[in-house]
Amino acid sequence: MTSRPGGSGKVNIAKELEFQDLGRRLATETHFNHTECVTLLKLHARLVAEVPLDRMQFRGLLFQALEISDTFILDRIFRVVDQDDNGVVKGDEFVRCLSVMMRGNLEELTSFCYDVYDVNGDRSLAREELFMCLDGSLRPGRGILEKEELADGIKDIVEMAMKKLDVNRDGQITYEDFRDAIRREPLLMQVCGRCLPPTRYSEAFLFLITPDNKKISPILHPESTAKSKKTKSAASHTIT
Ligand SMILES: [Ca+2]
Ligand SMILES: [Ca+2]
Repeated sequence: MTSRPGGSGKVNIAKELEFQDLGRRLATETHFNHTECVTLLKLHARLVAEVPLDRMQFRGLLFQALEISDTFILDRIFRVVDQDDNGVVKGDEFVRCLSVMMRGNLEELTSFCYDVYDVNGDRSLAREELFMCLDGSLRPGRGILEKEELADGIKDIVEMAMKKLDVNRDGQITYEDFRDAIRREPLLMQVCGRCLPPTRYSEAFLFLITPDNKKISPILHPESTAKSKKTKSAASHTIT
């Protein structure tokens, strides 16, 4: 069937070319290959066909598909992902965000979490910012039942984080402090609230979008890290 000039066929071809072009560019800038980028761009197009992917829609998407539940953290993630600050997550922003969340290297993941926690964007984390990020992450009913106990719990974590991360003790955590601490202890990455999807959600999402199912970032996969350490240690025992 040939497409009539100005008809929907022509529009679809133009749209397809746009996906292919943008997909090619994003494949050079992200951890997804060209096919995966195009699949994600088409998924994004389906998502925004009815309503734009604005703050509320994006929050709902991350909550439902990737189990990130704290509304403050979700708002912060939106601010970080909406790079051109136009109030919606465009296709390229969508692909870049998922690339970091699911396949990011240590530097990308560190930078992402830092930007989420840096509420006022001054490239420094103060106690108040850590408190704000943690406030919604800890809720009564998870072993800490009373409000006062909860506030004390948050204060304790903030102090622990400051102790671990504020290397020169000036009350501020610079990006370099944060990065160096995470290189030593990667588990500190989400110390002030979970802003990355749990492993099983990332795996399920990738399984749906790519037949390649090319693993999530090994940094986010404690099981595989543990397994490879075990294998290495078993191998070293065999050699010695
Ligand atoms: Ca945007
Ligand atoms: Ca700050």
